[in-house]
Order: sequence, then structure tokens, then C-alpha cells
Amino acid sequence: MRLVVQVPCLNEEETLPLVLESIPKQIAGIDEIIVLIIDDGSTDRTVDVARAHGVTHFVSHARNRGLGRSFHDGVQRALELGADIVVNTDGDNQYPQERIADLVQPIIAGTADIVIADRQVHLVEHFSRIKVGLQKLGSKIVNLAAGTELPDAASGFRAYSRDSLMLLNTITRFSYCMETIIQAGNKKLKIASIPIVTNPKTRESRLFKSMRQHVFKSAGAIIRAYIMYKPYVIFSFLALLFGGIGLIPFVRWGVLQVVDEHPGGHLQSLLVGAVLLMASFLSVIIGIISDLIRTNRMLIEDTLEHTKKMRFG
Ligand SMILES: Nc1nc2c(ncn2[C@@H]2O[C@H](COP(=O)(O)OP(=O)(O)O)[C@@H](O)[C@H]2O)c(=O)[nH]1
Ligand SMILES: [Mg+2]
Repeated sequence: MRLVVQVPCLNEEETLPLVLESIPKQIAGIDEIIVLIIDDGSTDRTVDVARAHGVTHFVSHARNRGLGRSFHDGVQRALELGADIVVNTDGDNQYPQERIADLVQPIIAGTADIVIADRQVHLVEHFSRIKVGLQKLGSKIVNLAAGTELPDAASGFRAYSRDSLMLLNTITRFSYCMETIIQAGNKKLKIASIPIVTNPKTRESRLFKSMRQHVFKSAGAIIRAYIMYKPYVIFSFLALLFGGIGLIPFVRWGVLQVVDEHPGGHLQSLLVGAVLLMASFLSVIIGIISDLIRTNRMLIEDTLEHTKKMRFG
């Protein structure tokens, strides 16, 4: 079995040595461990530091392309290198690389396709109460969309089997974390979770400038993934909402036509009701169209899977 440990890096010269030193040199059940650095347009000595620590495999972006793209490109290279398992960890030494052996264990044993390290956010010292609450809420929504029961959806410390990587196609630039779970859940891959304790914080997150930005971006990613896999949920909700509210002024108008001494009035109710019912009708139509597009996407993904299998053997 060949394991590729990939580390996406944007200017990580300071912490990368800690990461590289803590990646195990040997793991039971694994014949070869390859470290792959994805240099996402670093302007510091990240690449030199990695070379000095014996890294020979690199994916290089001349310009910063973001974490989502870095993950994607890393996975392609890892598959080219013949990886049976790919582990992703961060360059800021946030995650305990010593635990990689435990992370890959369920995949070696064949009991999981993807293993996600649970940071146990309530134990992380520098996480505020609000941040812990938001992380848990985010995980709940992702679980709902994916049909999974994972405690920590935003964790980037994960192991993927080769087969699961053939099936996953991430497209959002910013956050592949939640997207991979929703895709994997909908494709009925088995996702396991193991508890870990994160290392002390080495620096501020560079992915998110503020908590508000984090919440908005995550919400956007979740809604998008939801629409992609379960469009009928969103659009039937909208159709029922508009329809329900629209019926009220409509019925009111109808009743008033019967009981009023001077029928023919109350056109405002009729107008508001008609507009809302039209919105409801449109939601149904858009729901049908997005469901058709979803079927199309499934076919394309099928083809993509075959192409990947042909390309990577
Ligand atoms: N912020 C940021 N990180 C990147 C980018 N490309 C790759 N990375 C790497 O992604 C990992 C996670 O970034 P980090 O700032 O620690 O975000 P956190 O997950 O919120 O702690 C680190 O290893 C970065 O070096 C990028 O464009 N922006
Ligand atoms: Mg970090």
C-alpha cells in the first residue's frame, strides 16, 4: 500500500519543519509513505525548507490559487503517484501528524472510505464559545445534507481511499471540506471519524479574516452543495412557502367577493395573492429543471469516474 501525505502550503516556512518532522516514517500496513507539498504561490522559503527536509514531490502554483484548487491538484498528483490512500494535513502544524497511523487504519482495514479527524472543538483552548457553537451547528447542517453523523465537518485532517477520490469532484474554490462530505454522503461512501487533540495554535487562520466571513462563506458552500444534490428540498420548500402565504390574500379576496355588499373591489389582495402563487409555481418549475440538471450531472460524474480510472489505472 502506498500512502501520500499531502500538505497544502501558503507561506509556511516557519511551521513546515514541525509538520514534516512529525509525519511518521513507517506505518503498519503501509509499504511506502510519500510526502507531497502543494506550494500555492508561496513567496517565502517554503519550498527550500521542504527540500531541506527531504521532500522530493511538489505541486507548484506560480500564483496563489486557493486551498480548494490546491487540494484538487494535490489529489490528482497523488493519484498519478499511485496513492492507495491520501492523507491531507495543514502546513501550520495545527494537526497531530503522529496520528496519521490511526487515521489510515479504517481504510487499510476496509471499514471506511474516508476518515475525518474530529478536532473535538469543545476542547480547543483558543476557540470561543460562539465559535464552538457555530462549528457544531455547521456540522449538523452538513450532516443533514449528507445523511451522515460526523462530529466535525470542517476538519481538514483526513484520509481518503483511492476509490473515494475517483468518485469525488470538488468544485468550490474556497472550501472543499464540506463539499467532500456532502458528495461522499450522497454517493454512499462510508465516512468514519476518529477523535484527536489539535496542537497549540501557531498562528491566526489565514483562510478566514473574521468569524462573520467564515459563517457567510460556509453557509454559501453548504447551500450550494445542497442545491446540487437535493434541489427538490430547497425548491419544494420555496413552493410551499410562497403557495401557503399566497393563498391567504387569494382566499380573502374570494370570500369578500361573496360576502361583500359591493363585490369587485379588494384588487390588492388579488394582486398580492396572484404574484405569490406565481412565485410558487415558478419554484416548482425551477425545482424540476434543477432536478433534471442533477440527473445530468450524475451522468457526467459517472463518465468522469471512468476517465479517472483510465488515466490513473
Ligand atoms: N489561507 C490560505 N491557506 C492556503 C491557501 N492555499 C493553501 N493553503 C494552506 O491551507 C492550510 C489551511 O490554512 P489556515 O490558514 O491554517 O486555515 P485554517 O484551516 O482556518 O486554520 C494551510 O496549510 C495553508 O498553508 C490559500 O490560498 N490561503
Ligand atoms: Mg490552521
